[in-house]
Amino acid sequence: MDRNPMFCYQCEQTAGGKGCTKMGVCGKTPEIANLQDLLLHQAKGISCYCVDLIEKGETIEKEIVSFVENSLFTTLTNVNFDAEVHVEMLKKSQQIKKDLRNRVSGDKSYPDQATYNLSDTKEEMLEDSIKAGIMYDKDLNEDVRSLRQTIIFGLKGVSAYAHQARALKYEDDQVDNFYFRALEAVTNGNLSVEELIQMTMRTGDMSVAVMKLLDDANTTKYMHPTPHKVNVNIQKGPFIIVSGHDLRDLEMLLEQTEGKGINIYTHGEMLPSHGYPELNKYSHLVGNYGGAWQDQQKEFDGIPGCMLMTTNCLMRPRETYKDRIFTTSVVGWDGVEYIPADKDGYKDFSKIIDKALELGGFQSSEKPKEILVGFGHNATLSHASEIISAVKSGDLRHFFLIGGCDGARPGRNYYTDLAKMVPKDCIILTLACGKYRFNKLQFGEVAGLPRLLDVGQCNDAYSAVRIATALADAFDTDVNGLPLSIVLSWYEQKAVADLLALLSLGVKGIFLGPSLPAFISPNVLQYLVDTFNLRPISTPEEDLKTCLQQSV
Ligand code: SF4
Ligand code: SF3
Repeated sequence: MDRNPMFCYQCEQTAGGKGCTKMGVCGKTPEIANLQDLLLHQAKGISCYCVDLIEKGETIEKEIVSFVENSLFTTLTNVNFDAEVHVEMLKKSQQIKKDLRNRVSGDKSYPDQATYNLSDTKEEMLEDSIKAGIMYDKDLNEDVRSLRQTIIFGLKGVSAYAHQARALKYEDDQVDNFYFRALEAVTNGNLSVEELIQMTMRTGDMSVAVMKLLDDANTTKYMHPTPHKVNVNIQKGPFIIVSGHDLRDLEMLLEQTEGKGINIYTHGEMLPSHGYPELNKYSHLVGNYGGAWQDQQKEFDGIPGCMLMTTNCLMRPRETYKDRIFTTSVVGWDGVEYIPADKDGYKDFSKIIDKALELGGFQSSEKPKEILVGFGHNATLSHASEIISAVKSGDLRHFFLIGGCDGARPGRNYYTDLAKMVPKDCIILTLACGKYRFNKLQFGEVAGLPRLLDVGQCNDAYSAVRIATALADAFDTDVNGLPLSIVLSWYEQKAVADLLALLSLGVKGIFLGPSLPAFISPNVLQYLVDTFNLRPISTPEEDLKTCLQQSV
């Protein structure tokens, strides 16, 4: 075929910092990448029809919302690598489009994303996908392309959070309708750069809304997290390791493994679940296994137990554990066992349970080593008066929020070095999987509080915002007036949603690294620098100095 076999630049590890064109650094093949382009093309087409219907006062069925949400989430980095799943979703998208076409009036002209009809075979779909590629329109203004892609990537992050909330039966109509509005907007050639910037900020608003929704869902269902010690070493016996973000999946597995002699370990972004009273009440939730996502191939290699991947980040499973890793929800890998949900969302985990028992588990226990989690907004703000007086007395100088994704590329030692360099009279708040760079180090205490406070998963950026706004109120200032520095690490698109959320709240001076997104054009970057004082990270020493210049 006379074209680049694929083009994807949605994550931080994209080839050469520009784009994956032959094969994804993540393991995504050109076939999957192109099917994903076409799936998004279809989601945009569906959205064009939905926006019209919404404007006519019609309500879009949640089944369609879920389909578009799943399409966005499926195409997020490290989620789904199964071609058949994509083909099935494409077929469903065509059915949805057909039904919607019958509901809109026939006299309006729609963009190609809407009028395109899916071909019958996978080979033809792959041919068609050329025109769905990000770089297909060579003449497109680079700032327009950059903003369109920023919106789509932010939307992917939003879809992951909304999907998680929906599993707990929480939904927000405003967010649901926004999928359609935003996806329609990125097909609309008449929108100016300014209008696209507005839509980008609106994506940030929706990211705040969906993180709040998920916080409500998690804290209502599992109660507010409280400080809880977690063993990070292994224990004797059969086990299942649960990775990803979805607390409902973990809960169902805990229920089904109770009394069966199986130890459950959290992995990656599942670590904060130990803080939730309704999850840590299960005594067989014994600890946390391993480091961040990029260590999984080495850490899962040949271990005598099972792994369950509930969201992102899945890497190519090695043959040494391909028979014992399971996926669920939108996650998939060709040839890896998938656990489906029934129509009520219930999942039968007996296959993974039987396999874990058959494998026998670890032969002996290691000496326990504990770390502390559970500092969501409720727990942290229960210490608000101590924090405020410590700041006033000068015992507590500055807060650092060092959070975001971890990743495999070099340059991420910056975050470890920075955390280690933070002076002893400062507190570090952390969230998402980037914390694995330093969460097993000893930070001690300041003003009677641990110096390292684990706020939670990436979606708990909302919790960090709640903490910051409450402190800002107490000091009669705004978040930008606090002695607080935010140092973000990004890898995939949830971090894009988090960043847009913070920007939409007017947070300024965020440090972003380890590198800048390839999809941000020079002009868009300049806009972000001028408007939000967004700063690429430099060296830990330099950035620390800049941070500590701020005070109340
Ligand atoms: Fe490349 Fe990242 Fe896209 Fe994978 S998700 S193909 S690594 S840019
Ligand atoms: Fe990590 Fe994937 Fe982003 Fe939820 S699990 S933060 S990288």
